[in-house]
Amino acid sequence: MASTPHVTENQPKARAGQQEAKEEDMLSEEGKELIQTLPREKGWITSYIYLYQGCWISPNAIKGIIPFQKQFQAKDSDIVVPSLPKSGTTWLKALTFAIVNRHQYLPSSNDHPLLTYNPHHIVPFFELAVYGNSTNQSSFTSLMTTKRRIFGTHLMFPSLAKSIKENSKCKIIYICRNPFDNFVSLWIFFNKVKPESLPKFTLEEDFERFSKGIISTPYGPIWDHMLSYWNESIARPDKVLFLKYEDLKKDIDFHAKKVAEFLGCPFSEEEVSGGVIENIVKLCSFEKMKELEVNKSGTVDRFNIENKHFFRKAQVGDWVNHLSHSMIEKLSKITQEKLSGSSLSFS
Ligand code: PPS
Repeated sequence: MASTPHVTENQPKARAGQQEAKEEDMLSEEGKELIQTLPREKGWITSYIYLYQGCWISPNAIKGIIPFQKQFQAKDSDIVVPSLPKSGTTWLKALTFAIVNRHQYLPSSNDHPLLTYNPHHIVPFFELAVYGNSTNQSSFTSLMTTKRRIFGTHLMFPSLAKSIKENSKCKIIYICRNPFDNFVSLWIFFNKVKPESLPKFTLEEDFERFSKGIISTPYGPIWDHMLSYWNESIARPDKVLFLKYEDLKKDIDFHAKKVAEFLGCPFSEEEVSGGVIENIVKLCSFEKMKELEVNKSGTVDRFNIENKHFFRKAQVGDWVNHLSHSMIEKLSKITQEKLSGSSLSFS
């Protein structure tokens, strides 16, 4: 007779311990030593996140950050698209790739890479796919045969490799989103992809963590993250372009043009009249991308997250359906305080 597993009260704890050990095991010796010295808090999809260089980071990202900061040599032609998670990363990656490579890959063609690859595959994250725990590098390296390399990252500006910040003329396009929608999108996403061995937090519990700058979202506190790029975009507007998700939703054609100009590849009059911008916008649209087979059934090697989870509602203001009056008041107040004196604001 098959024996029934003996369930004890300690089993969830034991599973959580195994998960933690698994996450730490993937670190190099240097990484293991480093995390012993860092403040830590319970993570959203990893057992813990660690405060490293002012940013809350998961162990697999820490694994990638160390070699990224030491080894990455930026070229003048490189493009980096940093963002906070759930702020429009997937969209910006697709748009940037489609704009920059529009002569090599016609946006209207039936074999455009964005029709068969998720944007995270085509534009890899430094700290995760390029230097982190990648299992399928070959698929995106084959796509890096384009003239300009494009990389994503969720790191704050000070944590970028020196060659990006100082030693090269590479361009940075940052995207952020209003903290209300950002939080709701994060909460729903992480609850879908959270490993079963980790405890679930209620919306209220997670909101408290998010609101306390110190126990914030992965890669947060979000206000510090935004300000790190905002300040740089003001000091060096030719180096850093600062975008907001809401502005792109309002007028995507204008922003596609802005991105092309910033990257030194403006659309010609013939391209504008020939509908190239419209084709790019359509190719990268939420409606188009969500329905692609690769985005309905594929997986990107970040914690084996299914691509379908990167596409939910894509609406501005969905937070009204999730946050209570007191949460809205609290987050408004914190955001105002954190951004005060910066001229960065969200309507
Ligand atoms: S991640 O995990 O950091 O890459 O997520 P990210 O792409 O930053 O954010 C996911 C939210 O963006 C919406 N989304 C889009 N909006 C507009 N256009 C396109 N093409 C697009 N693709 C994804 C996605 O639905 C998430 O927002 P919510 O509010 O959860 O729907």
